[in-house]
Amino acid sequence: SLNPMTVAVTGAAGQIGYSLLFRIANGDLLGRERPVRLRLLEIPSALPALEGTVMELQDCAFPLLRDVEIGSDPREVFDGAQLALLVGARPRAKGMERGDLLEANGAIFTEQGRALNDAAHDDVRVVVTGNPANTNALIAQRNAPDIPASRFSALTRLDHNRAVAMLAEKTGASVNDVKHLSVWGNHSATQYPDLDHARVAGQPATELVSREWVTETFIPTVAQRGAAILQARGASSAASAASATIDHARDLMLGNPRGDWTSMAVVSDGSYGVPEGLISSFPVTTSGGDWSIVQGLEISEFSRARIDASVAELETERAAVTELGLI
Ligand code: NAX
Repeated sequence: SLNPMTVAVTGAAGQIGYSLLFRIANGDLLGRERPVRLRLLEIPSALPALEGTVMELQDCAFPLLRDVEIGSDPREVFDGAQLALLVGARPRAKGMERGDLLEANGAIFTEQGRALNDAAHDDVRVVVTGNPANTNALIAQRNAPDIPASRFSALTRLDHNRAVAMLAEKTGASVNDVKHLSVWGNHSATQYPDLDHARVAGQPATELVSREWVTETFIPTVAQRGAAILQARGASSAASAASATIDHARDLMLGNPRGDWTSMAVVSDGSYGVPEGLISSFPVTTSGGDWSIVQGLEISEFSRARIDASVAELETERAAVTELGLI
């Protein structure tokens, strides 16, 4: 049988963690052949609750789950990690300014970046879900100088999946028929879900839906979906965010389905005019832990303006964390 893989998860006692850990242990991330060792990081006050989750993991008697260790020291928890899912982050408290939020998360992601640099497996892959995801990923990456920048990515897969589901519903198709949809930019309200190259059962999406629906309904609904769920549930998206984290990490490690691409925030090489070094969402293909940005797509004027607006927001965030001395 295959060697076990060591997977570290931060914020493991949180809402997303409560769904994510069981999916990983069930083999949804690495496949039904690969045993897994879980290494779970939490803040000290959340460790007792996390112990309860560990008891439940044991009680599932998952055939693939080798062992579980928990702790609050990132250097210990990340020791030998081959995949690190950084989910834990500081949520925005009432009255907190954006700068305060960046600073609070800066403290977390500088420390975790350094710990990954020193303790993780040489071949580690790092996926950031905790918000602000793109900039948290940038902070971790810049504080891990010995880990190649391409090993870091941030989650826009939930936005991608929401867009796929919405287009499928609108056109009366199955989600399996929707291909080549792209999410560009920041995982925030400025994100741009792009239908220009999307196909539904082989037909261009732009021939199936009106431009008005795209601008007035599709783009704002996808961008505001998180807020709608918070409003309805009284809590932010958790199971769907965990599922998207699984999709992202599985595609990264095992490869995305042929004949399609997916969306991930990765370090820009300057493709599509996105400034080098920013962690911005692109259409990507993946295989064996590596990604490549889909090249040669024609970008309409409409798309250009939206990509530029979201990238401008990322540049502002990068300037703010540079100013704070975090990168
Ligand atoms: P919760 O507040 O339920 O859980 C977060 C957990 O992180 C808490 O248990 C907390 O103790 C822990 N934590 C805080 N600081 C830590 C540190 N330094 N080390 C380790 N653990 C730490 O939030 P949850 O709903 O699980 O969401 C987690 C993160 O995902 C949030 O930042 C949230 O904004 C973000 N999201 C990102 C999404 C995306 O698509 N990229 C969508 C869903 C979600 O909103």
